Amino acid sequence: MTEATSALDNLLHEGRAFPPSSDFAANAVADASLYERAAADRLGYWADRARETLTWDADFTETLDWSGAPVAKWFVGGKVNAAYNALDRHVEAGLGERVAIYFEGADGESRTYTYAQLTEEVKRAANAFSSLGVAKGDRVAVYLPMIPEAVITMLACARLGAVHSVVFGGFSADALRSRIDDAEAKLVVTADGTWRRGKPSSLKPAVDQALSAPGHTVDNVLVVRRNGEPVEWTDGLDRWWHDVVPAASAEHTAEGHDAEHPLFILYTSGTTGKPKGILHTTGGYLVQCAATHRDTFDLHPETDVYWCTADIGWVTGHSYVAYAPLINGATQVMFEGTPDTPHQGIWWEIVEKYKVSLLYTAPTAIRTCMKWGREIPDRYDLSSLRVLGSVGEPINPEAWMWYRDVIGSNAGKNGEKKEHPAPIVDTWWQTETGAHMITPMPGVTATKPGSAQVAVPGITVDVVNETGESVANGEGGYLVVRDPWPSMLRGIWGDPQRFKDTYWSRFEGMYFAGDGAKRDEDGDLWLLGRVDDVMNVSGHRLSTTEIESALVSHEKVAEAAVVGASDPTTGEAVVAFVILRGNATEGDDIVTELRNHVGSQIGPIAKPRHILVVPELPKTRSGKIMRRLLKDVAEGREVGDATTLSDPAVMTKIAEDMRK
Ligand code: 6R9
Repeated sequence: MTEATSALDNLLHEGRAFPPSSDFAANAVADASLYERAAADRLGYWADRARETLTWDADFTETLDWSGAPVAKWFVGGKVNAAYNALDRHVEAGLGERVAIYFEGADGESRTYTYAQLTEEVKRAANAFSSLGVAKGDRVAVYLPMIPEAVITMLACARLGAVHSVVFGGFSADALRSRIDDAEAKLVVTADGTWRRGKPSSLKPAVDQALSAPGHTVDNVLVVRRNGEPVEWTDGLDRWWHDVVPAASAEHTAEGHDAEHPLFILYTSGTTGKPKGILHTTGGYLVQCAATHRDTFDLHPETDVYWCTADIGWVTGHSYVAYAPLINGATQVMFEGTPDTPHQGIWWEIVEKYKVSLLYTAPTAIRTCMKWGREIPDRYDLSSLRVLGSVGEPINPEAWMWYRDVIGSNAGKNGEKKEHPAPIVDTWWQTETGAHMITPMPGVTATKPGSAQVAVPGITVDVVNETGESVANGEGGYLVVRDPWPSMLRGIWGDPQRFKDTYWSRFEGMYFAGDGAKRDEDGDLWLLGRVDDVMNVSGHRLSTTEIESALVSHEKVAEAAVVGASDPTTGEAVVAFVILRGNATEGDDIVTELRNHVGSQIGPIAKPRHILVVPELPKTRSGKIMRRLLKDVAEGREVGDATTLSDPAVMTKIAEDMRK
């Protein structure tokens, strides 16, 4: 924790705090009474929020059953349908004409779905999936670009009680297959492809390749026609979405599922090679997603236009694109493309076009925009923005201040400034936590650049030392959650032991998040990044071990060590050190070959930025690779204490090679 602590010392010289304007506070949907209510009666508070946010087909009889700890049961006995809550009930309430999704395609296409239209699409998709043999409890793999059909598919699954497993489109065929196998998916929903930086980019071939080896569980592949590129076709397996879904009936009655019925599995990197299938269930997950979406973004669904830039392949795209905004009856923007295409102002053009008022994005995107220069956003009218969210990794104070000064203060394209810039909410949470856990509340908290600050009402987080005792203000340690929370994971798919070992064995009776944190003198929380072998590259979790296994699976590699080196734009970047097998030769070719190999094993996001071929790796006498020293080298620092190495000369050689 020493590096992180010194970075934090700099942060803590950061004395600025920005209270909400009196106007904002007066009109905010959430005020300080929520904290008081939750502190007085935590379970009663969640029971109230559950009844406020969702329409239940059967009310629950018990708020929390923790007798099977660490597997929680929330809202026991309750029955609820996620899709009904996201769609039908808004139409029944007369809001059918409200826009649910403004879609901006990567090809320049714009499409609008009202709540009535989206409801109809989801009903058809649910009927279509049933006709393909999908029943309650079955798993459906989703490998789609950021298009409305992705949300439609997720909600159609939820409607039926089928469990979706979305696999990010940037993952490879191998990664897709291992996830299909692990969840034993019956149906795969995919597309021919999409566009990346203006050029067609395909998805279907990866599905073909994933299913080319026998022994899989898939009966049908449903393919959305998106970019029109030619695709291979397997009769009896592949079906076009446009043949099957529009032909299905638009009548479908949603059944209430048990509050603890599985909603989805989402794979995330852990500290070992195999990704973990994080399991979420229905009631508690939806309650915390919806409540935090309303409170954290000060959502006024009648007037706000919300835009979360996360891809559906990550948890942020699940909780804060597919579920919470629709449960809350909000209007949201969905964008298929990347921020640099067709030009570097496209995001701001979209904000101006739809008068986006609530924007939720990641620090890496903010830093990229900083690099491109403020002249670009300054050309647009961003005055509609009221709340700015950040997620995925710690946001450094420079990026936070830029977000506030350039994006949050923009009062029009003529360089006018707002008197009260939009508040920034830095939201800490994880795939495992399902929804926000630590974040300022924009109408209540005086925000501090770089800090996620306070636990959400009804959530009890703490920072503890090695032995599990709470640290004092001004000190750092490990972030834990002390009490079960509604949207907590209910396990790792098919691996209950790993669930216990990973999260519940480090500290007795507490959830161990894997992040370091510090509490400042005011008691506010500052997140310091992972304390385990998980890297955070552009807000995406990658496992050092997983990339090491991918490298070692290459025939020319004998051994590999991977570290995350700090990077000004992506947060961390993957740097690999490899030892080649005796008969392999060095050179640029091998580096390219290995990068591509990692790309095909895991996906392009996991490709190392640097691969250094080394004669040996630094190891302790007990044979543990000392990644700390490799990190020093990768970040261009003087190499730290190497006295425990079995051969200290190794580091001198590696450091020399790196400088070449
Ligand atoms: C939502 C999401 C979770 C890990 C988490 C932490 C890092 C996320 C953060 C943050 C500091 C924030 N993280 N938000 N660190 N400040 N506001 O990103 O989920 O992909 O599972 O990643 O991301 O290290 O443990 P996920």
